[in-house]
Amino acid sequence: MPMNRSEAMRIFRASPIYAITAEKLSEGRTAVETVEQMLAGGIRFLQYREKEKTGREMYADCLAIRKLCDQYHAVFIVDDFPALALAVDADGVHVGQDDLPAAAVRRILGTDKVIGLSTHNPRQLEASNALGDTIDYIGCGPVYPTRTKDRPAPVTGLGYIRYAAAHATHPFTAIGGIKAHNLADVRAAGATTCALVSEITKAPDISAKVHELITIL
Ligand code: 3NM
Repeated sequence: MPMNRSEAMRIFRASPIYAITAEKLSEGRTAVETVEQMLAGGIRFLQYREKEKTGREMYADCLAIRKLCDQYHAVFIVDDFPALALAVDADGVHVGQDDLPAAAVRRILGTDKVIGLSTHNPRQLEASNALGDTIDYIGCGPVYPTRTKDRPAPVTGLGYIRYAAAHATHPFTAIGGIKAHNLADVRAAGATTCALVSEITKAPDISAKVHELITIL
């Protein structure tokens, strides 16, 4: 069962860590296995991001992840594919600057799903503010260099997180190169939610890593 949009965003605001899958950076574990361990470690807001899989593979993964998220009352966001999100009853979709425009995604999803939008600079943040309740949260980054994403935008540094804390009208998550060792700095710059990929997916013990990250915050 999906949860409603306001409940999903309540959980976003209560989540210090937003976990994102990357099967190819998961040391041989499947995306579904990593999600299981993320949830066991305490993650309650997560994103399925597997751009290189086939539609059929993503659909099977997402059906399994929907069930797992139900068990933990966790929010399940699908990266980039609104049709997939609807087909598996995900709680929302995350889009980037080159994906379908947020307003188009909102038309597809209707009013009761979460939409997240990546932003990489103040101009994009101001444009996201103008979207009002078309979207629910924004991503801000890459704060630090990252090798997880193909063709990442220029590194923003913590300055962009301070800018977001002062100017964003939506809740935001910091993203990009965030690790246990710099998490406290990102938090101090004003990010109450931080999104991490490889620091979590590559960890030998994912649930222990999640626990460590949550404890830092
Ligand atoms: N989006 P890691 S950076 C998926 O800047 C993603 O919007 C980014 O991976 C953005 O935690 C990024 O392994 C990859 O650095 C983050």
